[in-house]
Amino acid sequence: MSNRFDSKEVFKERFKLEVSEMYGRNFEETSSIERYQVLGHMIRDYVGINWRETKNAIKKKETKQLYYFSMEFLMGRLFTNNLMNLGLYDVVKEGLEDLGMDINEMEEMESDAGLGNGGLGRLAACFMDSLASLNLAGHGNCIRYRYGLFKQKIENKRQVELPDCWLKYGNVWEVWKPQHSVEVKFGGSVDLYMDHMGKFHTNHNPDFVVRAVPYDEPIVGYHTKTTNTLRLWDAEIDEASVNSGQLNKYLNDVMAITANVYPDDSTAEGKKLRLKQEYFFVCAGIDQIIRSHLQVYPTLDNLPEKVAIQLNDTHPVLVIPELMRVLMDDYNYEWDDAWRIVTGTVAYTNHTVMAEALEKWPQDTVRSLLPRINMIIEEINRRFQFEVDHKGLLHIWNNVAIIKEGQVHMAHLAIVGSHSVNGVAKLHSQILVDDVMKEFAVLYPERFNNKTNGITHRRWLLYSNPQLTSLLEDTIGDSFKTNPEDLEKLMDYVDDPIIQNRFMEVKHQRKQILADYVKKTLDIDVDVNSIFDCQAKRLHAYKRQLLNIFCVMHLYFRMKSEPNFRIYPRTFFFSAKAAPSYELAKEIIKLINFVAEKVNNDPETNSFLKVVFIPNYSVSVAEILLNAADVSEQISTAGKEASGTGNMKYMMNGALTLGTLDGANVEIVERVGQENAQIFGLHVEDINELKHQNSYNVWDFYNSNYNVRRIVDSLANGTWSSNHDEFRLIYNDLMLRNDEFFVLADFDSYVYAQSQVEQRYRDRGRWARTMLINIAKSGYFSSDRTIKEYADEIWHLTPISFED
Ligand code: DL6
Repeated sequence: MSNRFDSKEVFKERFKLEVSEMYGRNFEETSSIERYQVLGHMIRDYVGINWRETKNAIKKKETKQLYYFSMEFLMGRLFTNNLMNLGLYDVVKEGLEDLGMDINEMEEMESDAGLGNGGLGRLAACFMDSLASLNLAGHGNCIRYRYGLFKQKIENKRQVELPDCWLKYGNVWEVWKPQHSVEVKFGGSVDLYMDHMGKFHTNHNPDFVVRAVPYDEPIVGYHTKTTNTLRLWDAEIDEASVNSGQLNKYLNDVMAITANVYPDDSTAEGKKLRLKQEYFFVCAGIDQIIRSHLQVYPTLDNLPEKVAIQLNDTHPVLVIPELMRVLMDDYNYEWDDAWRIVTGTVAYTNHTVMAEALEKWPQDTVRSLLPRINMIIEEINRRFQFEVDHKGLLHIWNNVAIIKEGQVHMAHLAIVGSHSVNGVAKLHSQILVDDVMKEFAVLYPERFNNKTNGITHRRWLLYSNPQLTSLLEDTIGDSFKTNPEDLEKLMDYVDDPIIQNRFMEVKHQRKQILADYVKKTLDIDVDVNSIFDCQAKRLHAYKRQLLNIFCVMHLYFRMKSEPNFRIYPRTFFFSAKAAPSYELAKEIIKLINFVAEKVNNDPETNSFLKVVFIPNYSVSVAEILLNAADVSEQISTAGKEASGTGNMKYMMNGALTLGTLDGANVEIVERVGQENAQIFGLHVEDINELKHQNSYNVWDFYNSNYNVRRIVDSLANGTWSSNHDEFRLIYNDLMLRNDEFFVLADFDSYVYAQSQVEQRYRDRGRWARTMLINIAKSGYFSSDRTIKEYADEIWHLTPISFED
């Protein structure tokens, strides 16, 4: 029987039949979750036909394929996305209506696949959508974590971490493929021996073996047959490897590998577990690539012509020594030939300049957990040192060594073993070349390039903001759906008062949706006529949520002490998770919530100023929050945010960027013009100078600026909490550690920028114009553009052809 249901009537009939056959009850007696399960499987089976045809077309035409290795894929929900990409949304919606059901209820049944933490993981998800939609063969490779990062609850104004059981009701999109499982070996010893021809061989006697079992999810392209694969690896026991008497320990060790994303790595055990996770999905992923390559070609010599591997940050860097191992140990390649294949296949993306996020592993751990990999890394390091010496650059060795002081520097390994190294925004890529990786840029200038990030306009505009989408269709036609740069056509309407008004109405509708959500989930009333000012992202000191809340405190103090000073009503929305062991970040969340409680309950000011902290920031929360924003807070210390992608989502939905010249903000401003963004603060050069001259002293700001002093003092004088030590970490970080992220240095400039935002907002026509210009110029930030650049310049992919 065909899996197709292209008309409402066929859909209804099949749906009712499948539900009652699956559960052995009348359709009317089944529950919503049961119906959701069946519906999800029906959609996945429908996709199966295109999935098969895509695989066949790739094989037949010998199409080059990309494998995107990433520890994170923040996919969010796929129900609406898949239906819309398939063009089936209306069929299913109307069919469900006829059966007395609401499609929104089905959407709500799905848990966000929270396989990640932040921007890096969401970028990977956007890339998956763009690859399939552009008919490019590009697959994801990751771990099937049983639990997401964590579910955040705010209790007593503090972050509480609860398990994120996203698989509680299973995952309707995945297909279990036990026949493709892979043995992954850890620990033990490696014997080297020479055969009668004088060739070296290795024999690994592991002390721990796990089976990696794949679960595949189809990635559905927009209105195309192309359906790629996100492969998620689960860890299962290897029966042959369980020693008697050690079953429990063995089971625990296996379970731990896929228990959750980013286990705490502050202890040696935690570090070992992370490294285990990294090798686990790398080893399994490489095995699968090699196997499927050899099904089509008789050799691995042509791997770089047929396969591209992109390393999403340093987490999957073990791809480099692992591929070397497989080529040499399993397929008898000589070092130089193997190295040519590896470096021709692998490319690396850097996503951060933060030193603590550039991974380093103790070599002892690498040696004991991955003895053969350790040997190969040592040899890569040895040969690299020889090359550096040969180039007469031994004086830089200390800055480029892969193994140094007992640590393996993963970013260094990534650069040495790849043919391309890219940053994720122009400024970031420049900082890599000028500063963070400058010695490597001298060694390998041709490897360094930039690929400014992007977001999928399908999820972040078409699906999450149907009101704006339909207005855009009315105004400029629908070519922007497949060619997002056509949003530029909106420039012809930015001065048209009728269009301006209609866009303001759409924004109002989106604000109402957010306000309803806040009322329902937090029981807080917000004024939809106030300015919606949003900062939603991971909580990190460099992102400076602190600067934002300091400004709120300042406005509150002024309104309390100056009866004539009143601001235009404004609601400050925050949403952010703090890593469980990041105490300072957790304290900032606490401060935001203490401030919120005070200002929201003060009748003298609360019609002007409200603060809302939306818990559990996730893709689904972002889909409601970002498109309701008037103001997009992108206020990181210049030079620290690699790119940001939230900034692009807000822009595409018409918010004004209030930001520093950091990450992709720079390119946003380049496109919309200074007059359609609100830029403030120190530039990278200013900060570098302050650092070089050692001339920043936070006490100068404290002593000379009354407003700053009032805020800092309030942290410890009982203003927000009767416990004077409640915000001690924040106080100490600022005042005793000299404010590493220049919060106080940028304070005045930020407060002024905020007052300018208010002035702009008061002029409704001008504000609408700015909003329209932001939307019109946002097409560049579609991930379709980014993926085309990767595909042309790094991966050299051509689209899949389905023709015979
Ligand atoms: O490239 C995606 C995303 C950028 O937009 C953010 O600016 C950047 O912070 C993020 N990087 C990471 C890496 N880890 N850390 N820290 O998440 O990547």
